[in-house]
Amino acid sequence: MELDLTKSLYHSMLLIRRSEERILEEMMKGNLASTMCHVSIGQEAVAAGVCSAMQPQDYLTSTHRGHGHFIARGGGLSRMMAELFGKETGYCKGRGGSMHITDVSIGHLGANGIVGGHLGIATGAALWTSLNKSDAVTVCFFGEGAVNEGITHESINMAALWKLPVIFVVENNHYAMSLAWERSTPQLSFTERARAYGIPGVDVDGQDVLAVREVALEAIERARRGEGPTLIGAHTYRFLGHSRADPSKYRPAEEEERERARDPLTIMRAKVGAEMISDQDVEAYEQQVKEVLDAAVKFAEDSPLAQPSTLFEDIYA
Ligand SMILES: Cc1ncc(C[n+]2csc(CCOP(=O)(O)OP(=O)(O)O)c2C)c(N)n1
Repeated sequence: MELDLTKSLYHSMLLIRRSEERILEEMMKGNLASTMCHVSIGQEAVAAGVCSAMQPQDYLTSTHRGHGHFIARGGGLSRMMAELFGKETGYCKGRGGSMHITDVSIGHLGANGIVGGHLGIATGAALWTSLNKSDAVTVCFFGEGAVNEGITHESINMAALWKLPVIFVVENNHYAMSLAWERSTPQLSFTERARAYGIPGVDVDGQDVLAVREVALEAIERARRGEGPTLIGAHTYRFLGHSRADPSKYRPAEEEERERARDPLTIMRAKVGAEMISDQDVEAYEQQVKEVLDAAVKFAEDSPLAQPSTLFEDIYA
């Protein structure tokens, strides 16, 4: 489906939303190989906005809540679904599951189950592209739960010192499991935090895909010019629990209600108006997305299970 920019941003968010709803549905039917799976429903604008600002040669690293980044970057839904189903045709031959999906061919250097672990990978990728005089930029998505990990400081400090082409994007959904952001850090502003590293920092409304895209474009082009990293703090909210097992009792009901009303899909339609995204457009996208997801699920169902006999293939040493 060829779409202009506004429509494609909306389509990208819708594709993420419906894909994750479908993943949860398949999980409830017992079709996933593991229940270790975190959805980003409510946070779609961050993935869609940032990835829309990237070029084909760019790289990204992702988190345990990474389906959105993968889909926004153009990852294949059939092989993603097959991975979740534990099938041989999945991105990691069914051995990795949700938190390890990787497709280097689209510059996706992997989701990661270690909170903060991939900041080192992103900084390393940026060092590599910089040494190779490539103009590729690396985007590093991470949750605010990773912000006070030691590796975050080490990675941002090194990237700032050597002016590496890496963009640090904090998806601040305000809770790391049950721990509220306000209870874990004294400095809530990413603009202020970035000042300590001598790099630009920007706090942006992570529910507004157009605003996210704008700050990402500026940061990415700055990095591409050799001017170093930017820290982006995108303020968002996960509409559901940390994982399926979490009813999020630690969040005030009024807060959930208020934040869920700030749905990035609704906000975008209100912002651009019905001339840009009409009801008919939405209907057509819904239909197209459903067809793609039905095909992805069918591909996963029809694929062979990962074979234990191949367990020792594709490993080092
Ligand atoms: C190094 C490390 N510590 C703890 C965990 C357990 N853990 C998994 S997800 C998570 C919360 C992460 O919160 P955040 O980074 O804000 O991301 P979110 O889940 O909110 O998207 C924790 C503590 C882990 N996977 N890795």
